[in-house]
Amino acid sequence: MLCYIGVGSNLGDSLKNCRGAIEGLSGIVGIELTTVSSFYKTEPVGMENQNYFINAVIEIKTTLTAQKLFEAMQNIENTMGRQRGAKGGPRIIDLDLLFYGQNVIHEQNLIVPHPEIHKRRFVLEPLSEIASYFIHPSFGLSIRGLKDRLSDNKKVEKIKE
Ligand code: PH2
Ligand code: MG
Ligand code: MG
Repeated sequence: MLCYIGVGSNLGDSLKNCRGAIEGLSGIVGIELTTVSSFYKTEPVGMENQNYFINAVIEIKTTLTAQKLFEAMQNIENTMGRQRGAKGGPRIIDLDLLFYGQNVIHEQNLIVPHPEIHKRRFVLEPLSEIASYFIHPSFGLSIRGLKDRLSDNKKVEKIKE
């Protein structure tokens, strides 16, 4: 299954945290890391009184079910010391399952596509870099199309490395 995962951090060495989480995912049996977007420095959305984030998006191929993949992602977050605080608040690492192929999943612990994708520039900028033609299964629009319709004007700036 072709999947996209959002990676974010705004606590500690955020760039290192994002890279560490990506490396952790790539080491899991049943997950093949195929593409990593650029890293972006992004203005916080939602709770605004917090540090800027580092965000990126990765593409993987996996033989895991959505639930097993989600479990693996949560294990990495927990191993890296993620504390479950206020919703949308500061975090060492956040891994969000954006798309699991073209599947639409509504389970009590997991909603895919991630319900906020179409509202967030910090997701759509890195995603359109690596998957601009990918179709959002619920809207029938490409990532590029969603990005063009975006009203979120929070700052999203590619990091020079
Ligand atoms: N994640 C949130 C809330 N707000 N803002 C930015 N810029 N980047 C994020 O990853 C982010 C956020 C909840 O997961
Ligand atoms: Mg998130
Ligand atoms: Mg999350």
